Parts: sequence; structure tokens; C-alpha cells
Amino acid sequence: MTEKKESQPNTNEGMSRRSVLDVVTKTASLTGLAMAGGAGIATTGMLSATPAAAANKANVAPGDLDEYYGFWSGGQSGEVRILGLPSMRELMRIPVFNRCSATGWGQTNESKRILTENMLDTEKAFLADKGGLHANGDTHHPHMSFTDGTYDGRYIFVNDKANTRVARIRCDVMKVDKVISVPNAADIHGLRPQKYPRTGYVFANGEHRVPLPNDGRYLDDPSKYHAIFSAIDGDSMNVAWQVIVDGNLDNVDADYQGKYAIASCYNSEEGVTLAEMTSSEQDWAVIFDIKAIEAGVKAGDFKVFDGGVPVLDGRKGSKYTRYVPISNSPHGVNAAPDGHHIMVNGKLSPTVTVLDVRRFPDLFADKIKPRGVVVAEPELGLGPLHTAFDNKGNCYTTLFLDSQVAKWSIDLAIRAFKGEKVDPILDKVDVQYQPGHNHTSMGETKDADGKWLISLNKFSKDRFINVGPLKPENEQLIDISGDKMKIVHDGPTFAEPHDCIIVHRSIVNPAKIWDRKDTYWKDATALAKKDGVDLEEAEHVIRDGNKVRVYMHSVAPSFSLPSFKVKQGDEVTIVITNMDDLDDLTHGFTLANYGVCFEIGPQATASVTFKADMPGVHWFYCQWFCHALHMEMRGRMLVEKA
Ligand code: RUQ
Ligand code: CUA
Repeated sequence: MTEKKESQPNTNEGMSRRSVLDVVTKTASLTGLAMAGGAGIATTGMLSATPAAAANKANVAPGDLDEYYGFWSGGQSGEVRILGLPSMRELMRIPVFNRCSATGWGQTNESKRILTENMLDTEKAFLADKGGLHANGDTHHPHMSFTDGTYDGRYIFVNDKANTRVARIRCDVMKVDKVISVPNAADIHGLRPQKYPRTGYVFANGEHRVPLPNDGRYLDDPSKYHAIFSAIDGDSMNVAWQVIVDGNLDNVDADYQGKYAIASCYNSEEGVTLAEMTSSEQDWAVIFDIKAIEAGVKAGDFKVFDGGVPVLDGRKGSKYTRYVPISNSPHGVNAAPDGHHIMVNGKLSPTVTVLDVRRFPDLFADKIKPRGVVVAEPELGLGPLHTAFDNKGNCYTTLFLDSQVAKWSIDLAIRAFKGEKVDPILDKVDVQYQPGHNHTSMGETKDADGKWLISLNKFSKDRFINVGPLKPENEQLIDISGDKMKIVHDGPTFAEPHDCIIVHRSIVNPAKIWDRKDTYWKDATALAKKDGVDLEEAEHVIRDGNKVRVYMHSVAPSFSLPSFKVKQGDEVTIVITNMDDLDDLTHGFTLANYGVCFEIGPQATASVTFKADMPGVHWFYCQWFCHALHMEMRGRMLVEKA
């Protein structure tokens, strides 16, 4: 059933050190295996020393490096994860909207500032008696900043549907540097950056309709509810403007010209129950005219509600938007790398609707009807949710209900729409099971390379040994370099990566150690300056009333202070600077029984503030294994009884 052959040596530095073997598996037999259930295929999916695994093109040998970075949302876990592809090895987790026990995210003063500095007043009041921070987040859509239609390696933006936030991750250190709460909107779902000329805007959909303003004056009166489309300035992370639309907002994408954004709507009925939301046969895609909206903001054609943001009226009949009817409940919106075609995925309709952006100017000039921008509408199968692209004019659409991915040609779909007797579907592959998002390598950029496709499946069922009632998701890596799609790897993941992107590693160049000049710990720097302390040499305990500031630096395997003394009830701020400048030499600071724990990266400063309300001897220790004498890297906090 299989035959081995040498493939082209990869020119990538990390890949060239091994010879890559390829498995030629006939789609039919792969499908047959899949239908037979879990056991057989699950074992071939493991990267063990079995012949099948050794022959796997996705196998990256121990010590070899991956060719791509994958940025994965962590779903309800609130984080973002970094995977290596094609190995699918999980490389790192970046805490974003969650709290992190390892790194102290949500506990350090640095992270607390980021998590709270752009909160709304209503949110601050709500959280005042809850520790000042949200306890959860729900990330869906991680996307990198663009320059000129392709990834530029600066930032990852990601939404929090649960608490209506958007965060930005700095790709040089892979840490969040901004979190904003979006006013007026409810429950940010779809998120995509502007592709051209650069990001620029980050477009964010408030999915659920709420009263505007939502302060209790309107309640069970859905006629007062609105969905809000937001454009966030990716540089300042301020909300630049917002647009009120008819219906719900689901997903969004931007064109390759920097002129339009396109969002899907699955509840044109503006219902609040399932029956109401799905009653109409037609929903729509909303097209936003970015230049017209910017002119409207300039001309003062807006209202201001919460947050001082200009809110424009983009409901039907507005010059800022056009509504293109699409069959019941469209979901994913995906701009093809050809720069012209936008796919709106049918979900409850078996079709994907293809819009041509070159017709949008005529639509806004009312020279054509809204459906006049539709150039194809292939019927692909049941439950099309999202579409990804290769570099040959082909699309890969997930079929949720069919548990398949359909490969189809844009060109053939357009010809079929014109009446030619051609079938745009080129291939289908069974995936396990029920795919939502999918993504190709570099596929949301003009540099789509047609090598890998990820299918993010919502159910794993029998694909892995049973871990109890809560099962992992299953993310399958598919080789799309040939005519037929080939599944080469199953990857279990925890709750629930909705979406991911696959970025060539040449674009992402993270630092190995922190730069002492970084402003990430600017508050600690200012505090030390006020106290006359040099962070890099610090071994100071400074008392200021009942506030005590403890400054230390660390060099493996010791902290500069073996002990410090405070009084019960003092507010203690600990500031630690890791003076080690070696790659991978992270220290930690855990204060036992005080719930204090955080990461201090090489050359970084990190700080935490807490109340010393428990008298006695409390050991602090380094929780990151850093040295043969790591266990000895500890000291004592002595808390005098008040
Ligand atoms: S949506 S499964 Cu949250 Cu990205 Cu489509
Ligand atoms: Cu420092 Cu362990």
C-alpha cells in the first residue's frame, strides 16, 4: 500500500540536515483506514520509531528544527500557543487573557498593568471586588500584523470573545504588551488585521447584539440591540472608529487593497432565540468601505457613546456599507491570495459564495445589485465553515457535517457559475472529526505556499487513548503539495483552539534574551529610580511607611538577598532583575504559602506586590530549574508579628 521515495532535499537550514522520506498513500486506502476507526491510524500518527512514522514527511527528527511557526489560539483556556510545523510539537504557551501559574501572568505588576490599563470604567467598577482582573478569556482568532499583503513578524493580535477584549503579542519576546476592552460592542469574535498597505487597522466583530448604550435602560427590547464593527489602530491599540450594522456579526476578513472589510452575518432576523435566528433563508455579508468611513469620521458623521469612540451608522441604506444576500447563516470569511476573491462560507448552506472585490466600487456606486459582486457559488458538501488557500488557485474548505475537507478550484467554480459543465471539486479527504477552522502555510497572505493544511477538528472521539469524558480536540496536518490531500499527523489539543496561522520561520525572529533597555518593566525602573536603587546591582530593602520595597538581582544559583525582614501587614513589593545573560537561563521567584510565583527571563526585571499578612518564616525559591545548585537558590522572608 505504500512505497518509499527520496524527496527533494529541503533548502531550509533546519531541514537540510536530514533526508526526508515521503509516503505515497492512496487516498482511497487512507479513507478506508479512517472509516475503520481509531486504533489503526492512531498508532501511525505517533512519532515513534515505527517504519510508518519514520517515513512520515511530517516527522522532524530529534534536534531538527521546524520550518514553520504555528500560532494557535487556546480557546477557552484564554492563551495563545506556539507550535512548530510540520512536527506539531507544542513549543510555548503565551498567557493572554488567562492567569498563568508558571509565569505569574495576572500576578506580576507588569502583567497587571497591561491587563488593567485599558479597561472601561464600568468594567473596573464591576471587577473592583473581584481582585480587579477577569478570571477567564476565550481566544478564537490569532492573526499576525501585515505589511504589503504578507506577515511582517511584528505582532499577533487575538480576540477574547468572553470579555470583549483584544490583545496584542509582541513577537520579539512573545509576550502580550497590550490588552484593550472594546466599548459599545459585545463579545468580540471575528478578528482580522488590515493586509495592505499595513496593519494598520485590526478589524473586530462584536458578535452579539446588545442595547446601545447597554446600561440597563433598555432590556427585553431587541429592537434597541445592535452589533458593532470596530476598527482598532494596531499601533496605538486605540479603537479608531466603530460602525453599527444590521444583524449579527460573525467572521471578518480584509481585502488585499486596503479598501474594504467584509463580515459575515448569521442572524439577519435579529432574533434572540435559535428559532428566530435561523428562520430566514437569506442572511448576508456586510462590506465596509474603509475610505468612506474615514471620511465620515472626519466630517463628524457619528455619535459618541462609551469610550469616546466615533460610532457611525452603517445600517442598511448607509453609504458606509453594502449588504450582499447570502444563504442562511454564513460563517467564515476568507480573502484569497489572488487578491480578488473573498469566500463567504455557507455553514447551513452547502455552498461557498465567492465575491469579487473588483466589483465593489460599482456596488457602492449603485451601478450593480448587491448579488452582482458574486462570481461563483460552488456546492461543496454539508456545513462549509472556513476556507484556506494554496498558491495554485485552489481552495480547501472544511465541511463540518460531512467531516471532510473539500479541495476546489476558484477558476472552475467561476466557470461553473457562468454555466459551463465543469465540477470545481478536485478532491475530498475525511478528517476526524467535524472540522471548524483550517489553515494553510502562509495561506492568509499573498505568499501562500501550498505546502501544509491544518484541519482543526472539534471532536477526537476514538483517535486517542481515552482520557475520560472530556476529550482533546484533534488537529490534523495534511500534506497539500500534491494533487491529492494526505493526512500525515494527528495532534491532540486542549480546550479548544478555534483557529491558527502558519508562518514561515524566516519571518519570525524572537530575541534570545531580554534587552535591559526594554520598557516592559518601566514602572519598576521608575520605582527603583525614586528609591535610588540600581536594578542590576540591587540588594536593598527600603521602607516607606508600611510599604516595603525589596530589590534583588539574581545570578544562578543565588538571589542577591539571602533574607529580608518585614512586619505583618506591610505591603511588600519585590523587584528582581535576572542578571544572567545566557540563552534559556530563566529564573523564577516563588514565595511559599503566599501564592506568589513569577518568571524572570534572562536580563529581565519582574516585580510583584502583596500584603505580608502571615507572620513567620517563609522561604522563597527559584522555581525554574537553572543550575546544579537550583534547589539551593532560595532565601527567607521573615515576617515579624504585628
Ligand atoms: S469561528 S469554527 Cu470562532 Cu473562528 Cu469558525
Ligand atoms: Cu534560578 Cu532555579
